[in-house]
Amino acid sequence: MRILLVSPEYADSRLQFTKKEVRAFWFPRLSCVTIAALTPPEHEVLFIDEAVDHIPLDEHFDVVGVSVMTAMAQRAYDIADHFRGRGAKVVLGGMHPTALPDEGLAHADAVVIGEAEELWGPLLDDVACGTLRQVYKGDRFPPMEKIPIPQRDLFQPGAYMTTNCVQATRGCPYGCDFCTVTEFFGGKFRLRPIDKVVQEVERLPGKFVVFVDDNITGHRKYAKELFKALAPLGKKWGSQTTLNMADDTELLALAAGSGCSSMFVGLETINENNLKSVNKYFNKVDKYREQFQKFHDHGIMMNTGIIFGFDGDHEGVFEKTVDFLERNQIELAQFSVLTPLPGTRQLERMQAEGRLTTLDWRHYDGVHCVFRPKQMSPEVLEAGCHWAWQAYYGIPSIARRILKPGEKLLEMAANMYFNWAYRRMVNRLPKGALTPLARIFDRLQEEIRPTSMGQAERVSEGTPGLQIQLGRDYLRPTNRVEVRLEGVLDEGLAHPLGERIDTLVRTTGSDMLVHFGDLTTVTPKAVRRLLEGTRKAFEQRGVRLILQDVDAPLYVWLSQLPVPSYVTVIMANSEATATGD
Ligand code: B12
Ligand code: SF4
Repeated sequence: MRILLVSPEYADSRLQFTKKEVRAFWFPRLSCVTIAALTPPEHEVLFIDEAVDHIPLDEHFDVVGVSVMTAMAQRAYDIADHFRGRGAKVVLGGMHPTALPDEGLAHADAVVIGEAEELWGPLLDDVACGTLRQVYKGDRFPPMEKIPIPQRDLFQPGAYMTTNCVQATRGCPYGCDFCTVTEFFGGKFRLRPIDKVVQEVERLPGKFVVFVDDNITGHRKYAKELFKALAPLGKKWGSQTTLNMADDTELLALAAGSGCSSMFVGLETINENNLKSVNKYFNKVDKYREQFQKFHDHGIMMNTGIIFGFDGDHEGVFEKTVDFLERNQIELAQFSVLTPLPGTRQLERMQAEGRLTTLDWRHYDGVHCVFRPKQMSPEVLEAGCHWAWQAYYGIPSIARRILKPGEKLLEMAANMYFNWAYRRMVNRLPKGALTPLARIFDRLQEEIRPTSMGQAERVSEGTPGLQIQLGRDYLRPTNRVEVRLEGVLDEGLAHPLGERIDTLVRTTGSDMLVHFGDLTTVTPKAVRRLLEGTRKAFEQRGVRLILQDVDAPLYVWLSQLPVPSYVTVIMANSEATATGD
């Protein structure tokens, strides 16, 4: 039979790299060349990666297999419809049809669910006998010994930075809510026999190898043995790992000793609450710096994956994250908009909360926002993510990150090369932007410390101050800024607080909800000063001030005052609400 295997292009041109870029710094997936290697030799196989080649749409094929990632799904369906119209049997496989087989079956004759090692051969036999079924699903994960050596000769020569891609492990027990890997490849690290991996690497031309594993150090004992076995080959390699690799110095040293020169690490966020909310509990923000340093001390370049749009992310997240990565001189970073992919808990949750705004898979690419974020609008999230890319690959940032004391010239040149490659890609994104609030969000949240101004005694270090936490809730119909106060609110602290609220009102033009519930002390004089200091801004912008969880004595005191009409006071643990007149 004549078989065509296709890796479709991304429908959205922002993510579709140019051929030049693929040649300069990209590498292909192993999906189709693995399927090719599983194909009995009597069949003729043509493989097209649309990133670098065109599909011969007018040719006849008996079977067309398409490898589908979510963002490519629409393109994959168009290809499937085309070849079905020409009489080919069309089979879809990969992450997306595995999660949504029925959707795939509307465009294909068959869907392969999960890994194909034990399914592709029988499927081809069924095509030949005219007994093709709609769904092929194994009753186990295929043993790792069954992973064939991919048929790399099918990659277009010279089209990629390298085609030396190898896979040593599959599966991951961590099950982060936004990731498809655990559901697809299983919740255990599955390990290919080390001698098979080494034999495969040994035969590869050139010096550089990419391990396309999701977490090559997930099983530490295996990883250490693998690195020991790789060391004598004298290759350089890169892969993906988790940050906690840095906690095992022996592992780091063995990796570096076996030629590891770069690692992609899913940092995701620099907010601990975000990590907990998506079950990525093993990343610890307070350890990041030390862990980065250890990678760098071992000469391993880092590429960190960042996701924006978690519920804990407000408008200030973009600048803060870029600044943090820059200060740590992280060589490369990739910024994505949170994307609830089919087959993940993230998608289930967003669906249950009614927060998805589209099911157009073309936008499930990490560039578009496909849900309603909690603390900003979808537009602000997209523009902020673009801003992060553009700021990070702007010349000042590149310079700040690559000029490291003691760095070898060769490493600096490699670092520069990849930064430049990303810079070219980033230039295609729409112009990013930060909101006026984004730039001041963090400053407005700094603790207000009591000062000794006008007082005889000095204020001691331990004197309680006023903590402020800002938040927005775009999931409610009213778009207001929430100001949570903690600690002490006295007359002295009310003045700087008033200035900040004034700034917030003027920059956002939104209602303010000020929570008093977590204050240990609040004086009537402080509240009066706050109201006086902010009056002009509220009146000019025509927005409301809501004082929430005010204690009973303060509530009674406030009820006796001529409170301005834009103010609403809500008493703690009660239905009582007073609105100014
Ligand atoms: C290498 C890799 C890349 C490379 C290459 C991408 C490319 N050129 O397409 C790079 C680093 C560039 C990359 C980028 C991205 N990637 Co990527 N990537 C991978 C990775 C780590 C390995 C892929 C691979 O070779 N696997 C080995 C092969 C053998 O496994 P497989 O593809 O699953 O194939 C098996 C089965 O699925 C099945 N099968 C697959 N296709 C077919 C087809 C047929 C006909 C049949 C029968 C069976 C079948 O059989 C195969 C053998 O068992 C995977 C994770 C993973 N573990 O697979 C993520 C992964 C594929 N990437 C993912 C994503 C989201 C992206 C990005 C969109 C991320 C982003 N926001 O920027 C970008 C896309 C950029 C782009 N334009 O390509 C997701 C896909 C999720 C989804 N539902 O679509 C994955 C699964 C990672 C994850 N954590 O969720 N990626
Ligand atoms: S993000 Fe990484 S650690 Fe988390 S489940 Fe996916 S592969 Fe595993």
